[in-house]
Amino acid sequence: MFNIILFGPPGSGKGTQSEKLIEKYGLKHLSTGDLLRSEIARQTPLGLEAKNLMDKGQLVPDEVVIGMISSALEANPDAKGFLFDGFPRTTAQSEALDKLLKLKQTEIGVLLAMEVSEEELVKRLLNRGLTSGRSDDNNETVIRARIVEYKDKTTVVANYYSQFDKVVTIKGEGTVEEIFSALCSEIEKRLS
Ligand code: B4P
Repeated sequence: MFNIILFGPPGSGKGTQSEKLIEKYGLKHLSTGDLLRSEIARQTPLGLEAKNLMDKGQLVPDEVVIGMISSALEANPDAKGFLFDGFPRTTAQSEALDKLLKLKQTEIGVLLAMEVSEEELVKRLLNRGLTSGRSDDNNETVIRARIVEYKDKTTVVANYYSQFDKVVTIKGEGTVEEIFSALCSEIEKRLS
């Protein structure tokens, strides 16, 4: 089993690259953003709570996302590996993920961190907001709040995995194909 964390600020291209990576490597895609948006669309109690926080650019509580990931891991016992997109976003989520993977006798193979400048992130997300219908994409104040939340709470996740020598940084600016090729070359190094 080979498990990957795709890491980076909001708008760095995690969702975009995940689609290509899961197709190439046959991994199961687990995006906490997508799981939360599905709860919102179904108007579940969890979705209503999450929407309130996401609309302000804030993170959803750890226990909620950890519970969702735990259920998704259990629901996919035959996966040949997982691609975690947008998870973990805090140290508590990282520690919980390590424990869950240990129960499955596996671990994270690599954390691929995509770096993109703040102005480019804002530009991409405002642009996506024109068509996505996502309420967290169409307001620059909320977008900047998401970036602050990332700096305050999420950058520590890369520090957590660097103590196990699992972090690789990738330039997240350029064409989608250029970035995909850089990600694949790092994955291949670790698969061989
Ligand atoms: P997410 O759904 O994870 O989304 P994201 O960070 O906004 O976007 P991503 O990086 O996937 O960007 P994309 O590829 O789409 O999170 C949303 C919210 O959910 C969070 O703010 C939080 O509230 C909550 N949440 C999720 N997970 C959580 C967790 N674990 N704990 C707590 N809360 C959680 O790319 C963005 C745009 O850029 C697209 O329009 C794309 O077309 C464009 N783009 C991509 N690559 C490009 C390139 N190379 N050049 C130009 N444009 C590019």
